[in-house]
Amino acid sequence: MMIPRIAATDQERFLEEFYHAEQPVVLTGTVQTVATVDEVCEKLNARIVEDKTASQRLLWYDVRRDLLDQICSTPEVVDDLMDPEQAFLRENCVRIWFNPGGHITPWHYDGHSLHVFNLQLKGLKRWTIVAPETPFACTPFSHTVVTKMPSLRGKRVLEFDLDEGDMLFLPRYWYHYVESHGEMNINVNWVLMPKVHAVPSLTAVREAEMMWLKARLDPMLPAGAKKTLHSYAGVGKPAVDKLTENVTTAAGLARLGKELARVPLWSIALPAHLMKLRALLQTKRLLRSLRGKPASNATIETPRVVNY
Ligand SMILES: O=C(O)CCC(=O)C(=O)O
Ligand SMILES: [Fe+2]
Repeated sequence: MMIPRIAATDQERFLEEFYHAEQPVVLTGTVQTVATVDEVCEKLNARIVEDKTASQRLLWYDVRRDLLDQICSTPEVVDDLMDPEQAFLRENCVRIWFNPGGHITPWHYDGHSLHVFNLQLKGLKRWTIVAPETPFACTPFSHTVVTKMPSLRGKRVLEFDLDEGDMLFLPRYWYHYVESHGEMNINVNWVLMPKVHAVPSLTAVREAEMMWLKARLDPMLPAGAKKTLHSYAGVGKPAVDKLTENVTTAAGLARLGKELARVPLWSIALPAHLMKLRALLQTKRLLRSLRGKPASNATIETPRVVNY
């Protein structure tokens, strides 16, 4: 199915038909940078390296909004929504992705109940997304889809390209798989968790029940899960309380059973996890080679074959 595309200036329509309804859309004509890929890479990298608060996540950097100053301004529609009255916000609410052509971000949905505004700054990416009401099986307590190339039969699917200047609104809990095309890709995300309950879906229910359970098991949680709980959507407890306020004890406990029942899926999840690992190692190599250098001096590996 085609994804709707509307002008970023059509804010009223965006809010009514897409943002509040939690439906994806591509906003066109958001930000134009006349700079070349090299120039943008060089500037962003220099700033990331200098900024002590920037942190490298698995596949991207988390940075503060002002790191983008003079490179690309926050689109007005995003700026209005990044309001602490309306949304839970993290300090480093911008994610920056650098990916060479051939890179694949495997099937997953984003944690922390995040809405993502994804601006393609340079290059082109091909997205496939699936609605949270037609979910994929994920490995227990995770957001990673069990199989590498799951069947799309019976799913509500949208496939589309994001070109320079296009901004995707990807609502929370939508599954996505993303291929990078061309020499080098740079995309920027603004992320937030709205302070209202999600549009009902099986994935939204799963996330709320999983977090309800994790909140109750807090003292016993492994370090990684504890960290996610305490920093959920950038604020921890208030966000988890909001997310889980309608979860009943019976549903929360039943979730434990449902996730444990998925444990055998680990036996078929290896290729998907290897794919994730491969993307991760490739990104690490690229980021290392970019660190503090202009992109033109960096050794960007551009694997042509897209088979992990
Ligand atoms: O750009 C990509 O390759 C992946 C993006 C993504 O997973 C996200 O924005 O949540
Ligand atoms: Fe994602």
